[in-house]
Amino acid sequence: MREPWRLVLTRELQEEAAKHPEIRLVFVDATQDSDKQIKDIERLLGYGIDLLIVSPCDAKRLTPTISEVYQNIPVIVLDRVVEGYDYTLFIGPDNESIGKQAGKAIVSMAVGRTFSVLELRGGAGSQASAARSRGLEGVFVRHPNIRTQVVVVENESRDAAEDIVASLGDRLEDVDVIFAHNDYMALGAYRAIQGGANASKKIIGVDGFAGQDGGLELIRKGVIDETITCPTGGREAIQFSLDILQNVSGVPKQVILRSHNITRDNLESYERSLDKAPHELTDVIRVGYAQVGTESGWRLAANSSIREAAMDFNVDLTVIDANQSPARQIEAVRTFISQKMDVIVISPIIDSGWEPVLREAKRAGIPVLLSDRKINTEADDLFLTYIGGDFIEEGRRAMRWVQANVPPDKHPVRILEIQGTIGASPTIERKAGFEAVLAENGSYGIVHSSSGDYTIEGGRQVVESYLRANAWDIDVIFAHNDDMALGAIEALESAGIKPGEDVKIVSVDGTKRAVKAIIDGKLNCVVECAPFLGPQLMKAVTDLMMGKELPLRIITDERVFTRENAEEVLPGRSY
Ligand code: GYE
Repeated sequence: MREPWRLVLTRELQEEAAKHPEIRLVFVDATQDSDKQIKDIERLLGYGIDLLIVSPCDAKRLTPTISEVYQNIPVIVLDRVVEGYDYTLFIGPDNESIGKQAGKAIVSMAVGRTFSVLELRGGAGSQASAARSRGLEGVFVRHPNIRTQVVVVENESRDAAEDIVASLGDRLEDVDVIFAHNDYMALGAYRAIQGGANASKKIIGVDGFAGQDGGLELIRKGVIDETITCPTGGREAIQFSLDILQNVSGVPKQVILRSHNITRDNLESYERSLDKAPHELTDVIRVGYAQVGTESGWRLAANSSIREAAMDFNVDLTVIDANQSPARQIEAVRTFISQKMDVIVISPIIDSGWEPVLREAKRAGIPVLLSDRKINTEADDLFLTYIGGDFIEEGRRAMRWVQANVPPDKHPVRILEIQGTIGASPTIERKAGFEAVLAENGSYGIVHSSSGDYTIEGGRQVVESYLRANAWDIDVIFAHNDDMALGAIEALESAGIKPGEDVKIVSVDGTKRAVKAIIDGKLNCVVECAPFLGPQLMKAVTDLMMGKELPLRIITDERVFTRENAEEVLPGRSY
């Protein structure tokens, strides 16, 4: 409870809980002590709580305790994510993005001239501060005219920041801007330089709260020049607690909250947006969906989930199927712009080439949401929200299964990778996650990799072409989706090779056919990627049209299926 951010979080939790008489919020304060926090959690369990909300002091230290609690009751983790995925829901800001937003603000201040930055960073233990610095450095690496000197303020307090800045002496002279990792330290820096020779320096903070000494107040008073908001997630935590305890479907795994750059120019409009209550919907919402196509079982399930949810939410949905053609998909978006859709949703076939048409949508004032695939762009205002899986983690999980189940006892393990559509974000990120874990152990190697375009036929062709050029010498097949794995299985059987035995196969998605293949011993591991994004997507569309702010990312919950659980989960596989 030492920082304003914590006080605001606590107030939001209590205010939101007070709206629901069926909720009793029992509150304990770890006072920055992980050992005490672990004892606090044990005490809360002793009270018989139904759901735990925790802001971990030290995410690594608290991971085992939280993982254990998660076996018995739902857990919502706030603002600092624990390792692994043993929790029900994580809600927090994107601290790397906050650092990137600060970096971009400084680049625009520098306008190409030599520019010196004093960065007031939080303590070494602060995950948030490290991420913000990564984001900042990621921007500055492309701007050699900007030089940074870093000063660590261990307790991230206003007074410590004031003392440190005041002690810098001539190190402060050529500094053009001070970037403090929270508004509290920004105020301290201001107090250190006000009235003196350094008073003209720009100051940027983070958090952007209202109220006395809040970032918004400091901008209004001209104390600081800019702040980047860092929402606490307290309200969302209570709202999702109710959904979780009432078994509402579609609760995501992660909700990453959005941050805004606030300056004098947009301060008033930002504050008005805070006070704006969601408005009732007057007309039916018209949504244009630029879909990939019908390439896989996963896509068919995703298509039906979206159509059903549109009906449930009374959304007028128009789907254009680009049939795996990026050019046709961009044309579909142009069609929706000309039809003046309220919202455009895209599952980008590939992650590049999107800026021009998304700028057209922005000029037309049509918000864009991304579903199940991302785009690669430096701009952060071309789409509102991404809803879908964590593909890098899916890739990691696939290779973790290989490491645990295919020991390199005889020789280095030889892996054949069947990639999805080249240039698609799930392809890029599943490969990256898989290779990140693979690199940990020199006894595994990808000896052949080519694309099956996420189709059954494509998977079959990859294996057939390998067999035409090589005697079979593969230990593991990693297929970026189930359909390509099923195609590979057909090709192996035609060649007299036993899938699942002579060669282990791991894939991604979780279709009924793939889970069944596990039971039949032809497939060994399927990493889940949930296709049923319809409800979350249509809720996001509806919230948007009601004037609510959308999160930056909504990441779906995903499991891993193997022989151990395939029989149990098969009945529940609905696609
Ligand atoms: O894994 C695959 C589909 O974009 C996550 O596309 C989706 C992927 C999915 O063709 O089956």
